[in-house]
Amino acid sequence: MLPLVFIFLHVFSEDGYRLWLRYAPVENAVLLQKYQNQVKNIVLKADTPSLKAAKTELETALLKMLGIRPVFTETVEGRNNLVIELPDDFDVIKNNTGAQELQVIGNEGFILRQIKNENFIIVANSHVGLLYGVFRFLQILQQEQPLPELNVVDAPKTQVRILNHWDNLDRTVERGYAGFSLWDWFRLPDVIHPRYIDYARANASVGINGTAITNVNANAQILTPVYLEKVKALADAFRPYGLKVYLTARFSAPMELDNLPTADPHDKQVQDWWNRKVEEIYSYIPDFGGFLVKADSEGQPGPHNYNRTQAEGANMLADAVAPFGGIVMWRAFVYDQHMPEDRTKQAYNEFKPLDGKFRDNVIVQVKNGPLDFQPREPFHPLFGGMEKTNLMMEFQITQEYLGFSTHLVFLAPLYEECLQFDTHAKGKGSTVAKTIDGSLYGQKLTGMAGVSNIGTDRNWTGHPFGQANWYAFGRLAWNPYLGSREIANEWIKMTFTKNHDFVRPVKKMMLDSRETCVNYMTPLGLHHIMAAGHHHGPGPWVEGRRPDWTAIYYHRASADSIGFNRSSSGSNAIGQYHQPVAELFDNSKSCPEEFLLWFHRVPWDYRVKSGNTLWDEMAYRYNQGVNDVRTMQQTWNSLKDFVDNERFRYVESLLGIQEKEAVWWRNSCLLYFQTFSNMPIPDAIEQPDKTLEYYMGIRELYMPGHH
Ligand code: GCW
Repeated sequence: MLPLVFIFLHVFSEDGYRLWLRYAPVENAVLLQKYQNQVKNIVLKADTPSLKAAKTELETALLKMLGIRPVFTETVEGRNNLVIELPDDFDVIKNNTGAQELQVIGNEGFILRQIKNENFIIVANSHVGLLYGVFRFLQILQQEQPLPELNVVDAPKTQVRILNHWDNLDRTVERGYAGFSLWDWFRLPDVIHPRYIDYARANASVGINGTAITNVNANAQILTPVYLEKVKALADAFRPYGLKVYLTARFSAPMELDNLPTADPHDKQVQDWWNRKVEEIYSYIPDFGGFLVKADSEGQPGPHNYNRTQAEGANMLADAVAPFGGIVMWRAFVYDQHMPEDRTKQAYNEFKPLDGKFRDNVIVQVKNGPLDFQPREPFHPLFGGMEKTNLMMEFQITQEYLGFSTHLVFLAPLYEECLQFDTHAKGKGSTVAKTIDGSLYGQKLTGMAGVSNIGTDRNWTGHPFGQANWYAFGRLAWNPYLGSREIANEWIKMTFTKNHDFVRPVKKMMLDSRETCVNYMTPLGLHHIMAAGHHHGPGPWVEGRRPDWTAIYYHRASADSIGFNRSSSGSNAIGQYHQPVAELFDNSKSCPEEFLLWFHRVPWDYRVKSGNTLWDEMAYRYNQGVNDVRTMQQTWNSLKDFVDNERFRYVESLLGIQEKEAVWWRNSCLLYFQTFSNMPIPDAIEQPDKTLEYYMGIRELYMPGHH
């Protein structure tokens, strides 16, 4: 007879709160029995916070998935034990692991191994490693993979795997589309919401080990004792899950908090101030991770104010945290509207000459592309451009420029495209991934940051499929060589169902969704043509006082041509790449078409590879984007029987929004660009049903994420 819990799970509707940790009952009866057999007796000494967390997770998960309450013991008895221990404690572990593999797994990795159809071992060199191993084991069960001969030896390839929350102290979230900030500053430190724990669990389950909890557009108040008490409470809640807390440091904090006359990094008083402040922070949070800093960008103060370099600014903070083992993540997103230089070139120009000048505990955090989280950008030339500097990747998980939390856009393909790009920095095979995991230049400090899409919405990310982007980020931060397909596969099975007839079409829908978004928003290398300020919806007509925040700066459409000439005859941004990448981008014939208008200015009647004129091709791609959203709708509608009603309906409604907005994008962009091309929209595609004036007249007020 099925335990009651099984029946309940099927009846209950789902609100998405449980993410990929739903632990749905195992359906395959043969597997179910084998699993039950294997986990009846669990050898685990739950004597530390991380191991207690592991035990609780096992208890919850195994009851839900297998309908059993395992016995926890401290001795191996008979066969079929699940042994979760550090290497030295048990013969079954000592005899079945090698010194070399124990070295390979390092401090956070683990080994999962079935031993001759008998015991199953989860081994790690640390308690957090064991917790990660337990999560992986449970994921294997969730995906209903057979255990026999299972042998996983896995360790993270980057060290700092961190979410960046652009959360303000008033709980608004910059570029946040899933409600308010999770951090309830008002009730902290006294109230620890269970949600903080679930947040930490979800992160640990994919190996995310850091969280920068405050906005990079920073508020110095976070460094005051009142707030540090609260930060400490969060850090204490997260610690068992291996999740370290980091804060954003406002460069002018010594002036704002203590009236110092300057924040010059060369000033002794300023250095002392930071040294004392850091000591104070560590007195609250002994394992504080360090600082994340946005300086000299978009109005944030920084070393430029004192004619100092980015390295001088970063090193001052790095020296303050170094005695405590802390690090500084210094963002490379530095650009200046008064600079006549092409905005996409400025960060490289600023940082490249500083290569080798940063302290060992500084890691320069570089956005995936040289502009700003567009639906598609070429990789940032700093990847492969700085041999002697620790570099980390910054991806955006929140969809600031990709339809917010109402568009289904699976971002793993975007991440993968960037990570797999070959920089040729040290010859063929020098992928971006290798520039950030230390394998190309041997950097000691490595990492990946993801700008979070998480908020107080019950389902965490607003769009149920936004959860997949959080998941994908975590998996790729752990292993930047994973494929999008594999990641989607895991996520779908754990979040919805393992049924192949569901997994297959949904996977296809997810994998295609990023290209679909590129097509209906910014095909052929167009970029930054979103509405001003909030960036929601199309705004190719946006002009303004700050040219680098307008659309016309980027597309430069005129009666004869369109596109930004960044080739050697233009801004020469291509010169920041290594050969042969530079040459590939430089020539409009060899330049991959998806980057055509990023690097080139081409006539409207230019023939693209399909034989179409540029104008026709643009029209077809915009239209393709719309059609592909309609296909997504059809796919989803055909899967009703596999999904609980609540999530089914919600996704259905969101896809409806996405379809409407894809049409909005296509029609308004084509009508606007047509005023330059003066060419007809091809008959074969659906014609706009509204005028350009109508679209240009749309004003959206009070958009989320923009305050
Ligand atoms: O993408 C832009 C955003 C800003 C953001 C900035 C950054 C936090 O529009 O909201 O500020 O990038 O990355 O610093």
